[in-house]
Amino acid sequence: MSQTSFTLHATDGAARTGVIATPRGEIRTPAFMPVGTAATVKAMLPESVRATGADILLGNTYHLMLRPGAERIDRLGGLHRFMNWDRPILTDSGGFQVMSLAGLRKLTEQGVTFRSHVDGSKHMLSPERSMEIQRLLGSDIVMAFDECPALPADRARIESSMRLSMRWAQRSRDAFGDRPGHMLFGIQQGGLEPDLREESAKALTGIGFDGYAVGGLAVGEGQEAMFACLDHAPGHLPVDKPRYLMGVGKPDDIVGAVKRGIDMMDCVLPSRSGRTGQVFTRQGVVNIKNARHQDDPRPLDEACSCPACRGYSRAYLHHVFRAQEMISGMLLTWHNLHYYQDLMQGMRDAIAEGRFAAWEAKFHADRAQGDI
Ligand code: PRF
Ligand code: ZN
Repeated sequence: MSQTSFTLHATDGAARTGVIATPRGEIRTPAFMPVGTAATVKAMLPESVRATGADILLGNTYHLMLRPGAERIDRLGGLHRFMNWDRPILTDSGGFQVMSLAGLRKLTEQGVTFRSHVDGSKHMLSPERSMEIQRLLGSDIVMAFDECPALPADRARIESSMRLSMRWAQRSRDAFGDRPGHMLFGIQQGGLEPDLREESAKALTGIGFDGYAVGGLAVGEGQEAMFACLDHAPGHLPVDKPRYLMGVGKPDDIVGAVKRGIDMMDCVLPSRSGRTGQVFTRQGVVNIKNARHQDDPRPLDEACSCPACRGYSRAYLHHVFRAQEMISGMLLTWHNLHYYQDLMQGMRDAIAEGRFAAWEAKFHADRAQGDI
C-alpha cells in the first residue's frame, strides 16, 4: 500500500478536479495552499485557516532551517505538532528562497552555500540536505531541490540551470528513498522555451515522481507569457499525477492556470495583502485604506460568509486599518483566504458539473462591474 493517491473525478476542457489522499487527510483539487513560511499563516490561528476551507498549507525549508532549525522542530515532534496543524503540509525545498532572500550565495554542482538573511550565519543546501530537512519537518509533500533563474534570462542560462535542476531532481529522488505516506514532487524548469520545458518534463517523468510542479514561472514574465507557457507545459506531464504551479498568484492567474490543467497553487498574496489593506472581492480589489470607506456601513462583500463580512462594516475595517490595530490584519487575512478558497470551490464545482467556461465568463464579468 502506498498510502497516498491522486484520483481524478472530472475534467472539463483541460481543467481537472479530483482528490489527493494522504494519511493526514484529503486535498481537494484544484487546491489553493495558504503560505505558512515561518510555521504560521501570519495573523491566523490554524483552526481559522481550516475554517476558510484550506486542506493543506505550505511551509518553507529555507526559513525553518534558519529559524528555529529543522533538528529542533524534529525534537519537538515535527512541524505539524509544532505549529498545531494536523492536516497535510507541503514544503518547498529551499533553492528558490535562497536565490531570492539569502545574501552572498555560491552555486556549485554539489549545491548552494549562502548567508542567512536573518543573522548572516553561513549555511549549505544540497538535494540531500533539503530532503533531510523536509524529512525532519515531517512534510507530507516534499519538493525536489531545484534552481530557478529570474526572467528574462538568456537561453543558455535557462538551459544549463534546467539541466542542473534535473540532475538535482535525480539526487533528490535517491535521497528521499521510499517513505510510505509521503509524496515527492519533481519541479519542471526551462523558462519560456517550449523545447526545454519538454526536455525537463521527460527527465522528470523518467525519474518518476508522485506529482509534478511547474516551476520557474511568475518570476517577471507577465501573465500573457505565463499562460502561453501553460498552454503547452502541463501537457508534457503525466495526466494521472497532480500538477502544481509554484508561487501563483492573483485570482485571475489562478483561474487561467486551472483552465490550463493545473491542480495546485500557493501564494502569499491573500495573506500579505490582508496586512497591507488590499482586499479581494468578486468585483475586484478593494483598498480599505481609501477614505471613501470611512462612513460605509456595508460589509466588504455582501455575498461572503467570512467573519469579517458577517460582523463588520467597511467603516470599521477602514478604522482599524488606519489605527494599525492587530485585528485589521486578522480580519482582512481571514476574508482574503476565505475568498481564495471560495474561488477554488467554485471552480471544483463548475468542473465537476461541466460548466467551467460559463463559470469563468461570470468570474470575469463580475470583476468588470467596478463600483467597489
Ligand atoms: N522552484 C521552487 N519554488 C518556487 C519556484 C520554483 O521555480 C517558484 C517560481 N514561481 C516559486 N516557488 N522550488
Ligand atoms: Zn469576507
